[in-house]
Amino acid sequence: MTATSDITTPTAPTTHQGILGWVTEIAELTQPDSIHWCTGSDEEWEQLTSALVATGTFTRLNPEIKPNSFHAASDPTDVARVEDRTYICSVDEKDCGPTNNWMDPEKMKDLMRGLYAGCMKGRTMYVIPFVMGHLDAEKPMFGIEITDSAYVTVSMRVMARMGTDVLRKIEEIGEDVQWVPALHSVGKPLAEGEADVAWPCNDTKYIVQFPEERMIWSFGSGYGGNALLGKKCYALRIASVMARDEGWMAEHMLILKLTSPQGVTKYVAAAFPSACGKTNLAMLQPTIPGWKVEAIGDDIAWMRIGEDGRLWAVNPEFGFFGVAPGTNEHTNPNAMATINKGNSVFTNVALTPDGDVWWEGLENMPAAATSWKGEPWTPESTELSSHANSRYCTPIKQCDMLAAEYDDPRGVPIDAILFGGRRKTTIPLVTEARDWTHGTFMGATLSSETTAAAVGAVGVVRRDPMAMLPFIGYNAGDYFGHWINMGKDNDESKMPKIFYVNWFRRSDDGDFLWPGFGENSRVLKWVIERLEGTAAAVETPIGHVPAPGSLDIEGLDMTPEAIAAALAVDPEEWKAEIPQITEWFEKFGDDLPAVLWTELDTLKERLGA
Ligand code: GTP
Ligand code: SPV
Ligand code: MN
Repeated sequence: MTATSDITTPTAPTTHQGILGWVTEIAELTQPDSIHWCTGSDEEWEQLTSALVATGTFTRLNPEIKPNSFHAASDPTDVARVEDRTYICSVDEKDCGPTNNWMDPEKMKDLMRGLYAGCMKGRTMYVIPFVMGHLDAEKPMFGIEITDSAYVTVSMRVMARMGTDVLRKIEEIGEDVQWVPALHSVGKPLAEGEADVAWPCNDTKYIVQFPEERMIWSFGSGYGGNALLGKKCYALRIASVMARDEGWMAEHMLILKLTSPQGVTKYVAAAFPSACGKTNLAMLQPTIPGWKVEAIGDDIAWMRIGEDGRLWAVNPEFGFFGVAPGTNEHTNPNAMATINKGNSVFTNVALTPDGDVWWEGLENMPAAATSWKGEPWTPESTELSSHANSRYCTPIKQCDMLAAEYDDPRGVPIDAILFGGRRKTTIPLVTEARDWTHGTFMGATLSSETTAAAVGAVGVVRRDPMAMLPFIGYNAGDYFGHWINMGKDNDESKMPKIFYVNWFRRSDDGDFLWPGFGENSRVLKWVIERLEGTAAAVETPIGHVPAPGSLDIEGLDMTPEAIAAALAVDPEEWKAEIPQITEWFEKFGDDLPAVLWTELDTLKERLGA
């Protein structure tokens, strides 16, 4: 093997000493066979995807159906985020708070250096210069991901702006520019002559954030949120810490633009936990006449106070990494149109005999297919064809209903924030908060059933504050304080109004009470009319809900009883929430902002609990 000093400096396409130094240090530690500095070019994509086909990681899809697109199947143990292996290694344990795993940063580094030592033997090390958000943002948010996975490299090219332009911009700004070092390895070195497997990974996994150093170390997994480090690790965990320090917000939110039949435009951000409907709402096809939705983002929003005192949001990502099952022409025609243009990677879905992909919920069920596990599958099979957390990875620019504002580095001024979760009971279809602090209380107590997006039990109700439980890079008590302060330190009248929605309430028979998807436009309409002061609401102990007749239900195939059940506020159900919320708040001790206890007292009083 070439000496590491030879394989970095002479061939490296940069003079940036900070980056060169780090790449050299990591190459010496991990011992790759070669180093590839990513340009982001089409030729590079061709070369990497062809190599992935050759090694069996990718299957090229039928170009007449999905041009330039690929199927990948992961190791069956590497299918989702691993929350119990995810750490916030703050210097002081208290700073990670009661909701994160912690280890002393130096101890963690020692441990992981042991894992990283020689871990890229037999592999290529890819160096990916990337930027989250716009390259021409006032302060571009740079990162360098080092990975030994070509799958990760091509996925990063879809999900983030990356390549030579980014590296040039970093060099132009100079050595002082801030960039986040993000190290990733699948953790499977190859011995001399050893054949690779289609999906290398390691049973030992660590997804580690060092918040003070703004640094990420990930080991053992190739799955999206564990391995595409610009996404959850940087744009949420590390960015949430930057945002706290600098007075802005990094949130697990979609961003959409809504235009009424009168041509009035509003911008809505919405925080729903993983696999709880952000992508679907961001690309909504309204069922009510004359209304139009355009997408801006489907997963992450960075929000700053603008010169006008309003809260402006950008989507830092460049692609969609969406849940495949359930996506179809009815639930999300815009996602279907986007992925059908090609240039996409599909992971852990089924492969059909004509070289297309299929998943549960998609139209045109094939008579036979190969399941995500590589086994023969038919409609009679007892196992699912696709993993419940199978995903499509597709360029955002292919989305025809992407709002033009996506390309504006200033972003869009947010008019309303929605919180939402997956709850069978209790939470009504829509509730409006009384004010910012009450809205923060709604977010801080948000609860949802767990989904397949993270390894572990599915369907268990847990508190998932602001849909950020797995993504807050510091003490969640301080995070609530930061939310409160964003309202207090700024002109609250200019801040977005906050709402709480639940598309997932069920009848006693277990059926969804609300049809959801395109019909959610009715709820958006009510939200907009509340902002404009034209829709009526009734005050309840938990906030304002639609007054009878104020929700547009024209043409909706639902009985008045079903609508009433979806909107109902049942004091008994809410009283049962009180001890759970109390227990949740007690976790944070003195770190919980006192006003949240006051909000809970107010709720109890209003409920007569
Ligand atoms: P992440 O990418 O994991 O952060 O998730 P997301 O919030 O973008 O989730 P997504 O929109 O992909 O939602 C996935 C699941 O929610 C699928 O099973 C959808 O069918 C379901 N879903 C989305 N919207 C609705 C809705 O309005 N009603 C119902 N019943 N299900 C919905
Ligand atoms: C989520 O789990 O919230 C996702 C998918 O958006 S991943 O990027 O893999 O975390
Ligand atoms: Mn997400």
